[in-house]
Amino acid sequence: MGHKVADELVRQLLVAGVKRFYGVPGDAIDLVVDAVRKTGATFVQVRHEEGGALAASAEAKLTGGPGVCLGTSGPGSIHLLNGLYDAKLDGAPVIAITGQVPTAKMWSNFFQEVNLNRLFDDVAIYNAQLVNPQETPYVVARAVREAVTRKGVSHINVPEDVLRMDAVPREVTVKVPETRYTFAQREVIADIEISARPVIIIGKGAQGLGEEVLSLARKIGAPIVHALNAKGVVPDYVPQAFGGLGMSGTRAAREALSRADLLIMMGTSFPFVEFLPDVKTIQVDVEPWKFGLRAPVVQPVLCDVETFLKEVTPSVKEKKEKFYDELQNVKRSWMEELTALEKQGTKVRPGALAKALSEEVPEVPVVVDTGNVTVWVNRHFRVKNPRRFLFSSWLGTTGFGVPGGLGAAFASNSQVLSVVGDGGFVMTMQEVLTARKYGVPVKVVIFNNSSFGMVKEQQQEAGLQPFGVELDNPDFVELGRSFNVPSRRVEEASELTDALRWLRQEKGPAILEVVLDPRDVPPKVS
Ligand SMILES: Cc1ncc(C[n+]2csc(CCOP(=O)(O)OP(=O)(O)O)c2C)c(N)n1
Ligand SMILES: [Mg+2]
Repeated sequence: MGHKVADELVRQLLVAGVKRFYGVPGDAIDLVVDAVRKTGATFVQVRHEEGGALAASAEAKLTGGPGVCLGTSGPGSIHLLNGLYDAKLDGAPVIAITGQVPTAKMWSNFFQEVNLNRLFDDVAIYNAQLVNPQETPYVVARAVREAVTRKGVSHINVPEDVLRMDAVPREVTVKVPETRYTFAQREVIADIEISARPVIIIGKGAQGLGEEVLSLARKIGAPIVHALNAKGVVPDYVPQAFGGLGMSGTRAAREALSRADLLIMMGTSFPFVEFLPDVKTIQVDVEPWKFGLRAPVVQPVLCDVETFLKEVTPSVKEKKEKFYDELQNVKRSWMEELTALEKQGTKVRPGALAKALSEEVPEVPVVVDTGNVTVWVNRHFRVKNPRRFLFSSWLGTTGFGVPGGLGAAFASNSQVLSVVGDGGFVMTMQEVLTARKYGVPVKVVIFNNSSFGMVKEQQQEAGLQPFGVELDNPDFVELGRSFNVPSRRVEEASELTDALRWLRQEKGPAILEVVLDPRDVPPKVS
C-alpha cells in the first residue's frame, strides 16, 4: 500500500494535535477516512455533515482547536457550510478537508463535481486545492497555522486520484513566535483614574480570566457586563457582575451602561451598538482591524486581555467610590424581576428551568442553541463558579445545540449539557444518534414551547401576524427511545428537580423534554 497523500494528510493533522475527525464517509473522502482508521485516531461518523462541522466548531471554541471535519465531493461538502460559518464568525480554528472528482474529470461537468474552492472562498481564510503530492505536508501545516493564528476556517480540497498518490512523510516544524504586546499604559491608566463611572464589557478575549477581570473591577469600581460569548467567565454572585449585554441581556447591564462615563471593552467587538453608550472607550483587542468597529474609539489598546490586566490592575489607583455600589439597587430590582419570572405554578416556567439547570447540573460545559432559549439561559442560569458556555454567538444558528454538545463532550471528555428549543432540536437531532453510537454523554434539555418562540415574538414586534412559527412536534420521548436513548418528559413543576437529577446521573446521552407554556416569553430590556 505504501504511504499515500491521504496518509500524509492525516498524519500531519495528528502531529498538529488534532484528536478526531467528524464526517460522513463516501466517494472522494473515503481514502481520508481509511487513513484515519489506519492510524487508530477517532473518526466520528456523524449523521449530517453540518453536525460534523458544528461539532468541530464547538470543539475548537472549547479547546482553541483546530477541529477537523470532512466532506465528500459535492453534496457532503456543501452540507458543511453552516458549521464552517459558525466557526468563522466565532473565530474558532476549524479545518475542512473535502474531496474532489479525479483530476482527469475535473472541469467536465462530472458527477458530483462542484467547485468547492469557489464555494468556500468566503468562509475560508486559507482555501487550497492539493494537486501535488509533495506539497502535502506544507499545505496541511499551513492550513493548521492559518486556522489557529488567524482564528478561522482552513479548507483543503483534494481530488480523489491525488489522495491515492505516493507521498513522502516529512516534518514541517514551524514555530509560531508568541506575540508580545506593549501599550501606552500611562494614558490608559489616566483615563481610568479620571472616570467616575467606568463599565467593563468582556467578550471572548477575556475567556478564562474571570479572577483577573474581577480584580480590576473591584479596584476601579466597575460593573462587569458580558457579551454572550463571555457568559460564565465571571460568577453571577459577586456585586461586580451585572449579567449579559444586549437582547438576551439584563436591565441592570443596560442601566449601568446608560450611566457610564468610560467604557472598557476587553476582547469584544459587541455588534449591537444601540446598547453601547456614546462615551470615551478603551478597547483592548489583539486584532487591530477591530478598533473603532463599533464606536469611535478614543483609546485603542493592541494587547491581549491577560497582559492588559497584568499591567493595569496593579498600577491604577483604587477608587474610593465604587460605581457598582451605587448600582446595587438596580441590580437588586433586576434580580427580583428574574425571581418573579421563576415563580413556579403547577407548570414549569422557562426561567425557573434555566435556574434549576444551574443548580442541579453543576460543573459541566453548557452548550446553548439559538432562540428564546438563549435568552432564558443567559439571564437565569446563575454561574456560581466560572464555567464554559458555548453558543453560536455570532452566526446565531439554530441547530447548534446537539452537534455543539457532541463536539464539546468529545473535547472535554466529560458530560455536557445541551440546552435547546424544540425548533433547534429537530434541525440537528440526528446527532443524538452519533452521541449514542460513541457513548458520549450529551445531556439534552428541550425547552418545548411548540413554536419558533423567538421568531414569533420578532414577528409580533414588527407588527406582523405570527405566521409559520407553530410547530407540530413529534413525541420527543418516543423519539428519543426509538434512538435508544433514555428519555423523559416533565410537564409539572413538581417533577423538575427529580428529572434533572436523573438526567445528570445517566451515563450516556439522555433527553429531557420540558413542556412549557408558549405564552411565557422573556421580557424585553430596552
Ligand atoms: C439555521 C437558522 N434558521 C433560522 C433561524 C431563525 N431563528 C432564530 S430563533 C429561531 C427559533 C428557534 O426556535 P426554538 O429552537 O424552538 O427556540 P425558542 O425560540 O422557541 O426558544 C429561528 C428559527 C436561525 N437563527 N438559524
Ligand atoms: Mg421553541
